[in-house]
Amino acid sequence: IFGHIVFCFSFLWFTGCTSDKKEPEFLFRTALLVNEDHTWFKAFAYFGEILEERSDGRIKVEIYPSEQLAKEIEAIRLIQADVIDMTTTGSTLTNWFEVATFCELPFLMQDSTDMNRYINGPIGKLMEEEMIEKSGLRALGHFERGARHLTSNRPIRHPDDLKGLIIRVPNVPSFVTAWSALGAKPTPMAFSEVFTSLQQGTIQAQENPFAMINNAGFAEVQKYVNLTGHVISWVYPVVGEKQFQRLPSDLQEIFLLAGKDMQDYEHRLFLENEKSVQEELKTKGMKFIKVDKKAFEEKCSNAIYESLSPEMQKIYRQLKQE
Ligand code: CS2
Repeated sequence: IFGHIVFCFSFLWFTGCTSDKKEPEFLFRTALLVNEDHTWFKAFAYFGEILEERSDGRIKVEIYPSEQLAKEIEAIRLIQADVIDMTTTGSTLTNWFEVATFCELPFLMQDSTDMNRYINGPIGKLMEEEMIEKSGLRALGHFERGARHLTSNRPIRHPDDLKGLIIRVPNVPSFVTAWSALGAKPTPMAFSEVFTSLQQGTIQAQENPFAMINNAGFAEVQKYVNLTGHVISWVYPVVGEKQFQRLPSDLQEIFLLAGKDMQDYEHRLFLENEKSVQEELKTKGMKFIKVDKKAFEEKCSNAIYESLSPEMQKIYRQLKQE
């Protein structure tokens, strides 16, 4: 048996050395919060494929799902420290610059028409500029998301039903403001900790789009999807600006174009998934609950507005008027 092992090793060594596969010149390590089944993971895998091909093997993308490599906030810091290179993020960036709040502010946008208007308008432009300047990240496009809904183990139809409910929220200031105003007890927590915390009962509820609820297997630990639809949002696939600037200009061009192609690819997968995801959640035993959306909006809108700086309040008013 020993001889066999030695043979295998020398075989591996031999094939390894004679393989003419080039070592990549540029390696981009990507930390994702979702697992391999989510459209963001699939989109980054596609991005890696087309980049490797179009750069003739000079660029390689490595993806680490399920926050294995880093949780969202850590991922941002590690990219800034030039330890890793890419991730997905959005309103969490409010911790670096305030205007990021508008890509995921509760009860701001109504639908994807509003969303696209923001992304492509002055506010989207400002966001991308601030992102480079204040957080050292470059947006490669955007991923549209479905509306966020509240999941729980008791039905929630009205804000009055929320009393004392411990709900996990991402590390996003406006989410804490909104859920506190609604009467719940919001607890900021990294995404990868949510499943176990729900299972162990340290939190009782969480909120996310259908795709994410399904992807993370929350049906196993949550009975109800309360159709709050309180947030319409998007996230950005991002790369560290330093890391991007290290690429020669021909590769920069390839990189940015591949980013746009990744966005289109993800969008197709997103639309496809949206068609079946609600049925999937029902099959897994989740019950869908209609809620008094107006009551939710009315109870927290003022608190959200008041929590913004005067400058952001001005933008908020403009966006609402458009
Ligand atoms: C996710 C995040 O953690 C979560 O629940 O849905 O993508 C969240 O929206 C963000 O933290 C955005 O930056």
